[in-house]
Amino acid sequence: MYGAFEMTVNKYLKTLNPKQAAYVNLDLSNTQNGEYLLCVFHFIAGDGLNILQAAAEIAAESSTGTNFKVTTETPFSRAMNALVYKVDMKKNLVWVAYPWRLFDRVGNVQNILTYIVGNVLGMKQVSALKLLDLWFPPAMLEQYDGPSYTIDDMRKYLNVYKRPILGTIIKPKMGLTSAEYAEVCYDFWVGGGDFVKNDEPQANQDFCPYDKMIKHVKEAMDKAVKETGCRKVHSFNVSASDFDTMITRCEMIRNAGFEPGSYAFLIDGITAGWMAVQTLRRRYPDVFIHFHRAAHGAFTRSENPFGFTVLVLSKFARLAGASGIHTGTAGIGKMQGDKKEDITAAHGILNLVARGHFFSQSWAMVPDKDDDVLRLVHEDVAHHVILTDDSWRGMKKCCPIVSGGLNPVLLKPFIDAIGGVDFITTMGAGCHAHPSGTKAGARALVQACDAYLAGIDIVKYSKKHVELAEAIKFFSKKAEDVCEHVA
Ligand code: CAP
Ligand code: MG
Ligand code: MG
Repeated sequence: MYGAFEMTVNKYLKTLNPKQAAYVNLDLSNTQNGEYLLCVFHFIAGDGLNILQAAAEIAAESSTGTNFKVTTETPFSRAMNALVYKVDMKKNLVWVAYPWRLFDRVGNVQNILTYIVGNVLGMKQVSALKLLDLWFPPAMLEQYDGPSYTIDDMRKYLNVYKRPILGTIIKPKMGLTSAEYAEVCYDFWVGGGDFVKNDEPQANQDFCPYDKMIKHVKEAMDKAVKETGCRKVHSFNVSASDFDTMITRCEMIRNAGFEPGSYAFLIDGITAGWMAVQTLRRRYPDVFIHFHRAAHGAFTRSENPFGFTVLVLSKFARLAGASGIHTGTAGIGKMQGDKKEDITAAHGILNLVARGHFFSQSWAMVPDKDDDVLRLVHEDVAHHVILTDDSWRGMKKCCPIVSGGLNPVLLKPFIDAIGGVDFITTMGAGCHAHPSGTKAGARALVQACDAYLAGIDIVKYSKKHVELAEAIKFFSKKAEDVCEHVA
């Protein structure tokens, strides 16, 4: 039976006009029967409406309706109505079920977002509308690519296991010539780092022409690989003004002599758009697709009443086929971020089954009723074949890429917060602000990681590792002290 709050909501049923009533079904049962994409919003009504009237208006506009009931409706079009199926008056939460046949077939993330966080974010019927979590039915997962080349493939290429992949972003963020840029890459790689990325605005600036940047990075990588005997990876920002230019940049990289696995394609997924993300995934299934989320704050910051959460963004990145996406530093780095939010997002995209804020999402296509397979999975009778062979059974993992404001001193606190090492970390200032320069910054990062793996406190470990000792001294100071030093 209904609780106190649901009863109040039921009281509102009779306030609905015929159009609104067609988008509400508080008796909808078995919502996870595979027909619906399920969404839950933080929701505050506006324009003088009660929460059920406003929720019905949002469900209408984000599925088949508009502000009036139209004469052109058909019985089938009504079957495609999104349905408000649950409301929590106390927590201001509204659950909406979207018949997933509404969405463009063969997997189109841009199309889904245009519905569920499209016009509705601008409607006056709400004064707060934030998509907190969502649940994809198995049959819908079948329609979406999901990641192809994953962090597991990158680990195999780098021969790096059981620790984070240690990366950097070249700083200054902009202004180095292509040769200077490559020098910094070289210093980081010979200092022991695995992975270098372009910063998110890197493109074809006149002082660092794209073709020359590729050429110099290749030379730097070859030199560093030869000197260290270790493979390296560079993530090139291929975001561009148009798809043709993006593809041209990808092809320039692929024709520059890099061996497969040694390069990734970085895409500014919010500003370049979901079509760019999915184009890269579909064109280059053999490349790590690196989703940078610059501008996500407009949708995800906790103080913003409109938008969606980091978890929602990350789930869509996995659906679209990103190999990795920045998921934040759980409040440990420089960016505004909620610890629980960032960690839930990181877990939500790494695991086959993960608990979100409201939904437990299984990314496997193993039907619950398939007892044989489930027995194999649970008993691991197949000796990991099932758990690793995602090709047939589930959507591959998308890895957290952890960046903003981290430095070697913060590596262990972050690992402890996220509860694992299956991520790529990219530290910019955390490496290049090191008093002894980039090479030392890389060494400090490697030493901080070695200390973690050895279970030794970094201060103790730094007694015999000078670069780490310098990093601890420098990065443990308060920010203003650091700025004085740098000035
Ligand atoms: C980090 C960074 C990253 C942001 C991304 C920057 O530099 O390169 O793009 O941190 O944030 O441009 O600020 P630092 P997030 O390492 O010097 O901070 O990973 O949260 O999306
Ligand atoms: Mg419209
Ligand atoms: Mg950056």
